[in-house]
Amino acid sequence: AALAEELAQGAMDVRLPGRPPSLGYLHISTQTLREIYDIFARLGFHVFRSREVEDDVTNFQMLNLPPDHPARDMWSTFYTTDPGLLMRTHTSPGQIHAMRKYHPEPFRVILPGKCYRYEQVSTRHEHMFFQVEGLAIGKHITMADLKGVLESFARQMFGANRRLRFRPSYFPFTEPSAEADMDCILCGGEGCQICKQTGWLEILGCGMVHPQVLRNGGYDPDEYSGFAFGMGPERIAMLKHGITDIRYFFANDLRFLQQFP
Ligand code: 2NM
Repeated sequence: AALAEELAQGAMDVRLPGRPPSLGYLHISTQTLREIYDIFARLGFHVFRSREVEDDVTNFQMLNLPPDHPARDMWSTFYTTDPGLLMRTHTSPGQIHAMRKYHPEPFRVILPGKCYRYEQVSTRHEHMFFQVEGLAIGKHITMADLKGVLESFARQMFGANRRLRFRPSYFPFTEPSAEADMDCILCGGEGCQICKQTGWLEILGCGMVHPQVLRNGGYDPDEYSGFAFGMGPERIAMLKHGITDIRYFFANDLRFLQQFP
């Protein structure tokens, strides 16, 4: 009788609709990374992944940054308690791993992943952030190839009429080195808030791989050349979506994340 009573009380109307499961979706960083992978896949680039904990030799020395070289100041580093082991400050050590894996073949890869820097956190800097670097090695690769690939990337990512300009710059592992600016997506070059009245937005760094770095990867620089570039996908997403603070990306605040379903 108790059972019958209980069943009658809790009677369920099976015709009612179920509770819909709430669907998840990808984090805005992941969405941006996948857009970047798709664009470079169409240009013939594989994705190459490598470790986040690196040794000093691969993160710095193989990239023309010997101990005590002043250019090391460009990367504030998280060291581990294990001498010579650190959190990679860029994905560039992955380029050394890639060259050593592929040599003597020509190849094209992009290297996405997390990097770590011991810096004052601000609207534009975080301790952990993503990088996507690219590397193309072959027998007749020139700066024209670099410019063509990056212009194609900018147009697929930001719109068919985008223009790029290349400014001379410095990285220890490329020679020559450049920064690529894109005409401002908000004002188209007139000058506005987001381009600080310049009409241009810096989107990435790039250059021709330094002969010594090619040698460190197993390639003979008299026979082979290559280009490399590096970008911050959070910065790309910030420009594309008008996001004003990089800290939103990793704060796990749903009010931010739900704006990018
Ligand atoms: C950048 C800018 C320019 C780069 C070059 C290399 C290597 F290993 F191939 F020499 N790795 N990464 C590179 C060049 C990265 O990031 C802003």
